[in-house]
Amino acid sequence: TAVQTAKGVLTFPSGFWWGAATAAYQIEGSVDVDGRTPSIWDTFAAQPGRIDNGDTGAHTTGHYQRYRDDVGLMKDLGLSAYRFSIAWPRIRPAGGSGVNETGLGFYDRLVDELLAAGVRPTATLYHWDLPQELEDAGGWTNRDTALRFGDYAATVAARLGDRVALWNTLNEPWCSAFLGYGTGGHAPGRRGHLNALVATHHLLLAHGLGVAALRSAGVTGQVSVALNAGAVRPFTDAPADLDAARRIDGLLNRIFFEPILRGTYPADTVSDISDITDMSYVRAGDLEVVSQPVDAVCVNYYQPDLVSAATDGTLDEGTPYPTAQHVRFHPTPGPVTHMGWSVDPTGLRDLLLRIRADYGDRPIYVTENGAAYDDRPTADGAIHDPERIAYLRGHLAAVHEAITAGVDLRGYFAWSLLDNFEWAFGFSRRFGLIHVDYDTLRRTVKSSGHWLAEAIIRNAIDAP
Ligand code: GBH
Repeated sequence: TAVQTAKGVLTFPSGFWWGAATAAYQIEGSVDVDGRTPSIWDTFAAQPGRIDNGDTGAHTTGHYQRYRDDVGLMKDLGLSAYRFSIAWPRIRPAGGSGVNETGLGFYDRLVDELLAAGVRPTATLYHWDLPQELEDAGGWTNRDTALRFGDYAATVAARLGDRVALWNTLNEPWCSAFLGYGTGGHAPGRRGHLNALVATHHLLLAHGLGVAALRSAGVTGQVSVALNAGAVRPFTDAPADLDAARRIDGLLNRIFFEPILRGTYPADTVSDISDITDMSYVRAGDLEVVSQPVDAVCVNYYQPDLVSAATDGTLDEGTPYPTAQHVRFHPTPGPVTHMGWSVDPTGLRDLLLRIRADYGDRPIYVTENGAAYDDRPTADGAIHDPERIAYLRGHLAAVHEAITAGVDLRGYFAWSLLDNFEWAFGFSRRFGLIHVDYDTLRRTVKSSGHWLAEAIIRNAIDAP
């Protein structure tokens, strides 16, 4: 466990994974080479008004060409793990049938390069880039997409299963379902709360079929799924606010945790959503598939949610949360990042303690945590980002606090290794430990990257 070796020094357990994370569409570019076919994000980004400044992931950081140099930077930082995602449309170009060996070859070389650099490969099978052909057949509102995902998982596992240390079937299925099919703010840009709930179930089923495929392929690494879980707090202790927090916790956290870890949907959430669905899309046997054992819980954390119930009867018709139009979201007092998100490490600590209290003593990884700031190079080309150092330090201290309290927290991945295509915000938001000049594609390690490298060498940070 963690030890406090000297006053004000927070030392991490030996073997702790110090990682950084990325996702395929956000960094790779090279979208029409080596047999890759369009994903829903290529289609979405091509539609006017969807992405800030009309940006797309067509080129982004050029990582597909520069992956060797990028692994070299990871080695320089001393990272012990790297979390990347595999682009489904590079592997199964038509979604369902036909395997593209050239696409698989890219990830094969990436994994070997990581191992040669002493960096543990952590692979996410689906970070939002659904093959467009599958969307044309209904996407995640079509149950068949989950079956196709199982086939795709089996294909990747057969090629990489002997070398990946940790697998995530999906990244943040909440975002795929609630933003992709609910609000339409993410690809494929479809709307409707019922769509979001149907997509949620099919994503859960895909996770289960993915776990089954990875197990049957005999993968040597741990198997999990990365959820954008969070601490949901009531604005006051008025009963209506407590109920708003319960409802949002159900629709953000428990609607994923409970099917996956317990094999049931949360009863209160089922009752909440009964206004719009009887959930007849859930078939007998599905929850057994969804709940097959995982080896760890993986969470991506950015900020807590602070919620109240509107007292004036106004409704938020744009909310991503079905049956929660009466719920208001409030900023937590204190600093915010360039995304406008609250900086509050206590939310991460509380989330980690809650997972242990409610779902048992399981290995946990923080598979994403980080902050956007408006980084600008100084005259000498350096990037000084003290706010990001403070963010990382504060959240690593929260992780340390959870470990000290007995949480089996195995590793932490900063989001992100590189500045990249920040979805609907395009290139207007920078999350990297490494700055990318989008004209020259030159990489420059920010002060925060140097700070993290020193923490990795010490296996410790100074307390905030
Ligand atoms: C992660 O998602 C992604 O995994 C990663 O690709 C991304 O680059 C990174 O974080 C930074 O954004 O209720 O509509 O206002 C972010 C998780 C969860 C953040 C939902 C925004 C509120 C959406 N997101 N949250 S909304």
